Amino acid sequence: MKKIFILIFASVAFIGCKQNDEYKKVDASQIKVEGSMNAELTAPPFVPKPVGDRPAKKLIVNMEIIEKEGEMADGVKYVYWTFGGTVPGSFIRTRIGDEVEFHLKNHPDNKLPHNIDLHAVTGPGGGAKSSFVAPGHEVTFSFKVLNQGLYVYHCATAPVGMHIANGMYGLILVEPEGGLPPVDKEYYVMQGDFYTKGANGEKGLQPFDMVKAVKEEPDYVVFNGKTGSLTGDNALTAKVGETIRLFVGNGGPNLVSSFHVIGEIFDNVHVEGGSLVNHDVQTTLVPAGGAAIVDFKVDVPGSLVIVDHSIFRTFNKGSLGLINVSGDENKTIYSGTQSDEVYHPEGSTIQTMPNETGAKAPKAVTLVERIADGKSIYAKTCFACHQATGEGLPNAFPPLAKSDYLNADVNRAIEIVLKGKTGEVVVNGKKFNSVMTAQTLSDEEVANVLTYVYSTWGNSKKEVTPAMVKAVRSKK
Ligand code: HEC
Ligand SMILES: [Cu+2]
Repeated sequence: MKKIFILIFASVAFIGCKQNDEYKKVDASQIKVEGSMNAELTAPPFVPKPVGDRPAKKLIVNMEIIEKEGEMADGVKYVYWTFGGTVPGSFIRTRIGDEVEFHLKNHPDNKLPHNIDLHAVTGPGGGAKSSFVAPGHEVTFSFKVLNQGLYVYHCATAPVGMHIANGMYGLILVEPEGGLPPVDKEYYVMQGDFYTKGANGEKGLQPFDMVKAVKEEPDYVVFNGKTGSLTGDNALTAKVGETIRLFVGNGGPNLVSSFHVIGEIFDNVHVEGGSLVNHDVQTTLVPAGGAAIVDFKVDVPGSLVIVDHSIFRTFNKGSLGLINVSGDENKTIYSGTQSDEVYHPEGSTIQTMPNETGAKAPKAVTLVERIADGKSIYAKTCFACHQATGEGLPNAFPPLAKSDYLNADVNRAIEIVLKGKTGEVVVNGKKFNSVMTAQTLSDEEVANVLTYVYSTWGNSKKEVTPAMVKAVRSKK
């Protein structure tokens, strides 16, 4: 028994040693700088050019603080406080040994004093003390970057939580000597949680809500400052065969991110943004005030979905982004659906047959029977998403009660139940952009459930018959 213990200990110690040996600490305080240059600053999702093999330099950073109104979601306005005019703030790219001369300017139109705490700084408050700056002023301070890695910066002016919650955070990268290994594409993605007086989706200018912030109950959890910052025309792009690197940060102020890309596996993760590299990772934790660098090669075309895998945040609060990968299929890596047949637990000697004859549903003769049967189908099938009284859920499931979309076109409604629906729909003036799966119901079941929906909740009282469903089903 004792021997086994010693053996385990010895091997653990050995593995530990091996990893430590691979990491060589550089005494960056001894690195001499050669010349000076202005730092390139970029707005998300872009990052400045890699440092490559340039020597350490005096790097001049000009950062302007701007308080300005922006859009958190469709029709939802918010006054952001920003480093450089964006949330997250401008990306700063340095190399180990650089001497950064930091100029922090507070625009004269701003209302409040601010400062900056850079986690890459060795010194009191990460620079916060020396950088406190009133509106219409500029302060300068310098620091030498001693540690490589990806670091968060943020405002640290009281109330600190409020300055961060309003968007005052960003990332500063310190590359090692010679730079990070090159990749084909690099992007900047930073999560943040937001607290508004109104509930999620409530339109108009929304002030910051301190009570919700203290309770840590955000209305929005988003990438790059707003919902939709990385979807639609803003989606990130890549081509099959390319290597992608994401510089991922989390400004918080409160939540920890379970960072994940649906449809990919991270080949390399700089854990917590530091020098330890893990491989073959599905989800990496990014703490509030922390970061990670993730690399992966894209092998097949399609849309990869960037999420916080605390998944209600993604589907109900906004933390969703896309990487659209174009190029040729590779069926050995991913086949797509190869077959979809009826599953018979007892083994199938009977032919496989889609459930569409209506044989298993009772034949409703009168309208009253149709509605009664439709009600029970609704309770089994539709209720989970569209809710018991058809009111739906904001931003997730559209209402069926008094739905202008439903009442406008019965054949379209039949088609949605039969074939499912994706893409944007506007119901009673509210946009939805989600996925309804196709329902496997018989013609009569579809007729009955839709007749029930049409007959209740202030809808048009249209009767849908199996013949109408059959006609839509046989269209193409
Ligand atoms: C898994 C969740 C889910 C289920 C179950 C579901 N739906 Fe939907 N439904 C949705 C979503 C999401 C949309 C919006 C799709 C989009 O954004 O493109 C939608 C849209 C609709 C629409 C058009 C928009 C509107 O509000 O008028 C109708 C009609 C509809 N569903 C009816 C039904 C009926 C009837 C059932 C049950 C047979 C059902 N749905 C089951 C999620 C669901
Ligand atoms: Cu501030």
